[in-house]
Amino acid sequence: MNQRQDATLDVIAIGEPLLEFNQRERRDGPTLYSSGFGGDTSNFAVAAARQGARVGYFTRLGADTFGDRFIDLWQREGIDVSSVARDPEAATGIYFISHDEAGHHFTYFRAGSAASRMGPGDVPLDIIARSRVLHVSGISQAISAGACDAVFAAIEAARAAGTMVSFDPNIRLKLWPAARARAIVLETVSLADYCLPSLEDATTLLGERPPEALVDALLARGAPCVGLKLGPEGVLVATPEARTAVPGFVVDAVDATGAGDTFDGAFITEVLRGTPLVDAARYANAAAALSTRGYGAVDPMPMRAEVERFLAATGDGAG
Ligand code: KDG
Repeated sequence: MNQRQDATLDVIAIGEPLLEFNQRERRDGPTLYSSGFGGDTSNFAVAAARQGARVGYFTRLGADTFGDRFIDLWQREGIDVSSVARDPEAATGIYFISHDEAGHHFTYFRAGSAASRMGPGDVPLDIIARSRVLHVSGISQAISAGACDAVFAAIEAARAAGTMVSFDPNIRLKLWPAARARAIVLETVSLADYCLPSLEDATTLLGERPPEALVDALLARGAPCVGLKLGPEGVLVATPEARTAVPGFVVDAVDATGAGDTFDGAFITEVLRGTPLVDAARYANAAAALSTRGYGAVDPMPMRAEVERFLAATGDGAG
């Protein structure tokens, strides 16, 4: 886990952004949806930028209004979009979020999207080589064979350049069959420096086991640092030498969409600032908790000052 001194970006993320339509009210009349921004790796990029990281994002967008809205978002957030490609022949993907007693659910309209048409030849090798961390996800790999190849090409370039790899499996079984997801994701775990699965992801990959056993199995695959996200319970952070359960924070949550991505972006930013892993996880738990207090993936993501105020007000213990 070397830390490059010659980098011009802290993180480059690669994947698919999706315009988001979030169910806001259920009443007798028509269901209302508010529009926002989603897509796990774009969420990661915004979360990291809001914590002060120098961030770049690579994807393909449609040459459409929704694509323009993403460029505006990333530019507002100070994210480098110089390598983003526009595709005149395919659309920017969208998704709907609905809410019920069991939580939030996604409905996708992304088949054939511009991002799904990316391939290994599109990967911005120079930007990866100039970044300290490359962040990719299982969703980036699930959307098409070309995108999956692009992710592996990006990882290969990162490893050759000494750029660390951060990986969130983010397994979405609506996008690919479980057997393929397991094969690809487990292979990627062995190439990652930071592996940041949810408990649900890890269970899909490795079967029902206690969190400690899941973490052991992921470390055994070769990932030097695992952060197993346990939702409101917090995170189990592990290296081959040590493991610590870092408790989460209780807040009035209304929508957990993007909380895991917020954790990832905040955690990697803290690690790059030189914060010890357990403290980085505590900071990221706070950022993730705060991101659940509003609707949508991106809107409620906190800025660094808000996370620091929250941590100062909470004191040492989680609560
Ligand atoms: O992690 C939140 C994402 O899942 C959401 O923003 C939509 O990227 C998305 C996806 O593919 O599910």
